[in-house]
Amino acid sequence: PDDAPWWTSAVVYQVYPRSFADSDGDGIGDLRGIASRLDHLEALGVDVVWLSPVYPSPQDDGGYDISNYHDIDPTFGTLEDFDALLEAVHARGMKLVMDLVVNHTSDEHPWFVESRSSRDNPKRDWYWWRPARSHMEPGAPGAEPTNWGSAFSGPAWELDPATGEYYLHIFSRKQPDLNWENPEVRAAVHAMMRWWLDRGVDGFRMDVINFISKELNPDGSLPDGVVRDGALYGDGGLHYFYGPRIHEYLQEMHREVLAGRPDRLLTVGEMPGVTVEQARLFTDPTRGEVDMVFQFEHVGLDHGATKWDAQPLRLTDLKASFGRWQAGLADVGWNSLYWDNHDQPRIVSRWGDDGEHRVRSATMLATVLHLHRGTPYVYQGEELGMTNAHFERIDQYRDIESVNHHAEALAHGLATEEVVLAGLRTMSRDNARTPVQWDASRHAGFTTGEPWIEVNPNHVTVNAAAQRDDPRSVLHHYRRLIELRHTEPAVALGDFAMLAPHDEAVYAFTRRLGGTELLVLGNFTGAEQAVPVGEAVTTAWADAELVLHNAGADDDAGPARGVAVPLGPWEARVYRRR
Ligand code: TEU
Repeated sequence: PDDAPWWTSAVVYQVYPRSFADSDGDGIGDLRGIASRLDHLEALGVDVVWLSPVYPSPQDDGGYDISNYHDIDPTFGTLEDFDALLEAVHARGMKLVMDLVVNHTSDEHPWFVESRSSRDNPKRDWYWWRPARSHMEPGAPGAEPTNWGSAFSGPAWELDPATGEYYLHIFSRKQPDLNWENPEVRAAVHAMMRWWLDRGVDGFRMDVINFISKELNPDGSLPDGVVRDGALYGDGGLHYFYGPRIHEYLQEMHREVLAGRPDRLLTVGEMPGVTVEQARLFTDPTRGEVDMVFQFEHVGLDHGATKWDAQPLRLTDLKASFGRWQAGLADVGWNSLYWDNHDQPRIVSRWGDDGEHRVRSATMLATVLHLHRGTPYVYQGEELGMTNAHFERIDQYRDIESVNHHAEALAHGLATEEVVLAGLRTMSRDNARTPVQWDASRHAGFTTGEPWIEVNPNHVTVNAAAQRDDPRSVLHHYRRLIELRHTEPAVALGDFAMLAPHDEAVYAFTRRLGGTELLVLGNFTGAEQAVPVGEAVTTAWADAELVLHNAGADDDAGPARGVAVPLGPWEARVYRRR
């Protein structure tokens, strides 16, 4: 229907500025570097650019530890550089969305500096301060107010000797959690959001926004989490993934910041642990909360006891999960669609084949994802078929989550270094943070200086320049997928029906809008596979148009590639019939 919001047919491109493009030779990406690469984004056809944080930050967690919400970190440039980038993005008809990180600030943010200065400081209650567990000495093992673990290893509480109390940090000790129970905190965040919207930005990606409401005991204390066997700490997630006031906070934020603004805005809430039922409430437009959410069900399917204990993906698990999210948000709310971001390993290495069939598997994975109902997010380099880093040594890593995990696992004798390094190679966030590979030159055209993290040696063959004029490249396949979304309404708005849910090799589904129907097939294996859709479907689709495939220009496409023709390794096809 033509009253669908603009973002239902939009594609968002995520830039992790530190690794995108460096303009001043300091080895770190920056705003002017992004501005110099807008041709690449415009040619790809993306509608929105989401910038990971560029605010002043000690960079303890790649900028997700913010010390000033109203400026740009000098490493990335100045507010003038930002305004120039925003203007250039708008001039090309694209929108720019900022990363909103307000579950926590940096410990160097003035708010926290004041809050920690004394127990009766007016900002004391802007963060979560608690005394040691009753009858225990501050600093004694186990004296932390709850048994929660930090996402970056160690306990989630840090003792501050100056006042003898602990402060909560779900992430690093340099990322103290803001206390959203305090209306002064909420008002300050709302004012800051309005400041950026008044500057002209087009919306926000909201970092772990479901964590801002914590479940409290009646006496105001925070509850312990269950300690799973083998775990060093309690799982606090059960007490902050979906706290009691989260809908109240998001609806208040919508009223105070977003309502009344032109409908050009886009809001996406990053919500680790969110369920389909909860997402229906968060994204129901009549509730005034967020437009869509990043959910984490699919990116948890290959986790063992922890993310570091990676297991092979079972395709039927992926189909069950995506099928549930497609069905759950079919009549209300909206899905985001992603494989990659700055926290996930790269999909072609994770669930494709980053060796012999890199191009074929990358384009199959892209086709299957982008033909679902929802707004697709393309992470920098995903459109090039960039792969994991394949680091061999711990000193090659930069990410606090990986470095701390390595130290903690060895310190507690949880695994041998060989096993830990294997886990990092598979799942480290640094896999997504090696510099974008622009060309085959030294440092892949990312910087003229020494890069802050190693450039993948395969940039000599995997790079944008080599793909720009190759119609069979991953880059052009992403461009065609985005073009199809912009030209065929059934892609954005058609309903979804899963086929062959029990087939472990081929992903098959249909989309239908009015008289138009699409059939999507993806071979998730490196072997030829029969199309598992049965006689009725192959007959019904016998003369359908093959609108998109990844079999390459030289292979015989067209009628000879009818639905009944077996799928080659990692082959994807999109058929249309009206
Ligand atoms: O990520 C939240 C989050 O849950 C991720 O940390 C993810 O669970 C984990 O990295 C995978 O094991 C957001 C940001 O995207 C991430 O970069 C930040 O580190 C984190 O919040 C804290 O701001």
